[in-house]
Amino acid sequence: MDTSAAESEVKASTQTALAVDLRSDTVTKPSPEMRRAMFEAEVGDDVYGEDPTLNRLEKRAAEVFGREAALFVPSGTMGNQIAIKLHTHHGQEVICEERGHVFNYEMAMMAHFSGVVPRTVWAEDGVLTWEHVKSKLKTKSYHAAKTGLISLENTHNMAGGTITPLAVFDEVCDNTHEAGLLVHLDGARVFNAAVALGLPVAQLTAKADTVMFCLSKGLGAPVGSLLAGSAELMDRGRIYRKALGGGMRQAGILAAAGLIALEQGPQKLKQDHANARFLAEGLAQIPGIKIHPSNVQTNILICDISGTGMTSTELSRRLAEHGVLANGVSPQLIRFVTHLDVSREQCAQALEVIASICGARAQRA
Ligand code: TLP
Repeated sequence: MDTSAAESEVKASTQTALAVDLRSDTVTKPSPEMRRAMFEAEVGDDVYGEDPTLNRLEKRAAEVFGREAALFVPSGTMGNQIAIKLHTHHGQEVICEERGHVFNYEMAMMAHFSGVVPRTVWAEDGVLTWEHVKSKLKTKSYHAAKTGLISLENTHNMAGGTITPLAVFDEVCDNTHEAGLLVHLDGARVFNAAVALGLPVAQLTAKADTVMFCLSKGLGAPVGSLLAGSAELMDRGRIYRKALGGGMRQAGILAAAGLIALEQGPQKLKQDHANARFLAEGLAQIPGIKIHPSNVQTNILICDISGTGMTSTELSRRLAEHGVLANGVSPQLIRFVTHLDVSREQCAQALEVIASICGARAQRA
């Protein structure tokens, strides 16, 4: 989230009587079953490739995504940045959507680590089409940097959890490949997209050269993401993972929870999507809040609160005082994210709190 948004980030620890945490799906806590599996996990040293539970997770992730191999990484950020490093050379550009995570929320690592710069394109709904990509694509030139990679995001977080349809995605991949370039998918929440579309993740992501997905968001694991792709790329990726400090030794403890997240997490996402839609329908009734419920496709919703007379910093602070946590994206925009640790009843409670704060403010104005 940008500077203004960072100001409006609220901390759970500062709140009394915390009821509903809608800041992100990253806040989910491991289930009792995960904790038990972590306790009992068989482990070894993964830097030697000897952790049986971690090896099982990587093998299973590769299977689920229909790939030769997968690489466990501590965070989505590390997975994305390893992919960018694998696919690019210093001095190149990476085409991504203007609000893309790889550009905005990964600490400028594409420049720092890979020596590349983002070439951004704005797409209203966050969905990059081939038309968008084509307009920014640059082949060899003696005047301008060459495109090294196309990086897509599905679902698109800061566009409000939007889905890239399969045909749009495939068209970008096919044309990019024809141009002699590669595609990375930031699929932090690709299971949300797959569940909403009713497609297997393997089909939805098949044409990308690498896919990163997170276990630690809606799927509910405490830590971890995976990068999936060819055996050769994952083998080289292992080297970058170690260089970045991501060689985690007895990481089977984490992989044990990750396996449960991978097998059982996707089935729970439908409920998160229904809760997000419910929340959006309620928000749309509150004077001063602008949101089109039919645009809410998955578990993220971003609404314009400028009509309330409050900035997102002020609103999120006031919500937090009443036990509802949500972060600003900009002074006018606030994001709510549903996940397995918020129920329908809690969404209804959150709506009551938001309505009463906005109503009280409207009366004072
Ligand atoms: N997103 C976080 C914040 O960083 C904004 C959140 O709360 O949504 N790709 C996408 C699309 C993401 O949304 C995120 C995290 C990541 C990558 C990075 O994952 P982590 O946090 O594991 O590094």
